[in-house]
Amino acid sequence: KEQGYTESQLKKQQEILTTGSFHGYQDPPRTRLRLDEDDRPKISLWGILKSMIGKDMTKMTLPVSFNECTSLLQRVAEDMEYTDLLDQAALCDDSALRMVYVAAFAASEYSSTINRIAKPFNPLLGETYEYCRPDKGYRFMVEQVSHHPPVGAALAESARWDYYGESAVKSKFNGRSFDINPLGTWYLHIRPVNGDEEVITWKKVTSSVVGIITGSPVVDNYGDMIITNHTTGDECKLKFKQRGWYGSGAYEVFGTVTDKSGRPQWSVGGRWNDKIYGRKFQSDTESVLVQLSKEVEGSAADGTLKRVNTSSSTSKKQSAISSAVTQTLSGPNPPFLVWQNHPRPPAPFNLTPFAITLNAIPESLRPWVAPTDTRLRPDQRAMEDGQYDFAATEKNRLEEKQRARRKQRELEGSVHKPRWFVKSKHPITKEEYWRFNGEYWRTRENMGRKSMDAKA
Ligand code: CLR
Repeated sequence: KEQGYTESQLKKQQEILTTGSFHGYQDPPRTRLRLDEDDRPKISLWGILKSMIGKDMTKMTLPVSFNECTSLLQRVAEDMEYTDLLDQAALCDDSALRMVYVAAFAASEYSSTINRIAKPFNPLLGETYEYCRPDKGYRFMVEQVSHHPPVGAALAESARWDYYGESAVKSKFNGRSFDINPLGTWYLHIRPVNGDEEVITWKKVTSSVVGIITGSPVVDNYGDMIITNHTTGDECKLKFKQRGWYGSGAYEVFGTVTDKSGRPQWSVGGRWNDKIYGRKFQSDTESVLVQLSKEVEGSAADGTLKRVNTSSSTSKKQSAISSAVTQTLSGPNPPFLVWQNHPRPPAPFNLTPFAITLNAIPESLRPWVAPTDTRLRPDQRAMEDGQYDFAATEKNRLEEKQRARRKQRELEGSVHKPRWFVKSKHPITKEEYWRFNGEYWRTRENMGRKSMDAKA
């Protein structure tokens, strides 16, 4: 776009374009489902879960009305909603400031979990899902590489960055809360304007459904995330606060970016359901940044911050924070807005506008999409159209077929081999990871051309 690309950025962009990745994506993303509102029967979560204490999600059979019309593969694609932050990170020439944008990206991934108390469809073994955004310059694909335990391997690429990792979770209903612990490491390669490619990693924090017994379930995301830049030695310790009694501390996130010698450089913080701010490090910024995300309207673009609602609270602590905020705003290192959540208009299954775009299959895309793509699953399509009974029978049929294939493999003594990823040892972290075999986009291009020719 406006900014010039570096050589390595151009090389990646050429690769994305010459393999035809954007073929079929000429239509603008979908803005609504066929349904205006989902009318799933409202059944008490506790009523159904109370007999499943100690179980993990894969061992729970739940009525389809507890599902939403997305799959776990598409939930991984939801990480792509705020990739603008990664583009911005690549444009910073201070590697520690880059980490502020990366931290905001890692936290932004949680904004979509709000009000989504529903089970995504479990992908079938070998199922794939691709999602491209020519307007944003990225391509994404994910494959279900294991069924027991469920594991998805994903890779997103764009001129300025690549993002990849393994989506695998350990889940358990312990009677009070339903906890989901992600296991895999996520990798980000950034190609900054002023230097060589950098490798950054982090692990996702715990997601947890709380308030099940009281009948007002909410999703909380909490824990410590350590984001490491293996190339420069910068690090960000990011703490997601656990929701306390009466929702105190809910959504709050705060972290400090340190350089390779451990000196703090930047603060980053706010709330993952709303806004995240950055600021040149000085001691005692947590309360300020979190408070800002609650009461200030600002824009990073023109560097101005406007305070909209000076605290009306009377408590001493509150007014102390309030005056700290006032001082900060007029001080030498004013905070700047890094990320802001997109609006969430009412939608079926409480999907975000971004999530609504995921399962669309316009005519232009049909010839290009792989036969294994989630978009072709009839059960999910039926769910999206509000045909819940049909969704349930189709889901059973597909899962029966999957079980039969598994039996067949057992009889033959063969094992399933993922089509697009290979298990390898990572050169930087030395951990096992799923390496993309590089074949998906070319194969897609060849198959797509064939089916276009057949139509002509
Ligand atoms: C969180 C971000 C991770 C990928 C991921 C995997 C599993 C998802 C989880 C995310 C969000 C919460 C989630 C979970 C599976 C089930 C759970 C959707 C997206 C829901 C809230 C559980 C609902 C309770 C049922 C019993 C109805 O990168």
